Amino acid sequence: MSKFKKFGMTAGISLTLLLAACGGSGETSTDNGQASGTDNLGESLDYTITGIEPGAGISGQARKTLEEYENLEGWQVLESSTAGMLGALDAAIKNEEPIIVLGWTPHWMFSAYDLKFIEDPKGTFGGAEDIQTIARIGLEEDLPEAYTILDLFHWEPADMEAVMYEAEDKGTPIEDAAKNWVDQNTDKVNEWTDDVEKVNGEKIELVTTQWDSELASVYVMEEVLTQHGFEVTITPVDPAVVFQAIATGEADASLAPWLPSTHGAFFEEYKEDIVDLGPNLTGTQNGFTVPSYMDIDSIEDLPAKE
Ligand code: PBE
Repeated sequence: MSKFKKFGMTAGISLTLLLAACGGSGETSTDNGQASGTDNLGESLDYTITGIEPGAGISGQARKTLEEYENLEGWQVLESSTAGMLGALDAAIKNEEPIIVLGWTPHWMFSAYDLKFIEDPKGTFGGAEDIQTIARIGLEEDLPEAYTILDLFHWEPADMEAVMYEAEDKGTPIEDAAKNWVDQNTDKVNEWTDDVEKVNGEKIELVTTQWDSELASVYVMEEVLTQHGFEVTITPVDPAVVFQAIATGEADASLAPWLPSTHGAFFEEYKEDIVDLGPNLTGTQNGFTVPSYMDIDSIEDLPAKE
């Protein structure tokens, strides 16, 4: 945690220096007749989007965005970590400085800060998506009880957010927040488990990505399956490895894929060797995200680099 804070501070300081450095030149170097407001925005951001881990699906979408929008030629995505990006966002907001991050929902960032997605007229971030459950071929025969529960598992963005917000607000470990959610939502849980017989210590391995949204769902599933008599192992990996592990049968199931766009390339690669159990949540979104005080509404309006 202290490491993340440090990163955020460093990012804040360098951005401040950058703004100071740009102060003079930004005023004098505009000879192309464009509105100086947006020119300054590009310069003050150093034509940089603050991103997350390079292996994230949203990072691939961001690279595609830079390719497809002509005005973004010369812009770059700074790939780092989710914690680093959130630290930079926090520092920028404290100083009311401009910043563009790779944001997504469900995530607590939208409740912690006043943020907006900027429009994506070319749709490179895929619009509204689902989170889907996938299983290895043969799981239905080998562990029919788990397969049925996984297949029936479906919840709302508000449910997932309840787990994430408790973890973020109160500092509850997300695993415990997930257990609390299961305790408080027996009606919903019963819909997934009611007609399924309990088992006696059968082993099941779930793979997940490490973002809070997917930790929330996988820990809820861990609790539900454990209460049903399973011995659950959870392995956190990169998105590409989620699909690979299910396709090769090294892992049994995952609740982590964002489809059809975010992880679409991985899904295409492995879909013949994966069983698709459909959405477990509907209504996610990814995109360039800015604090609401910023005067920019569309990716198309970002100024081209000179
Ligand atoms: N995310 C959150 C992930 C999936 C969940 C949008 C950062 C990704 O881009 O792979």
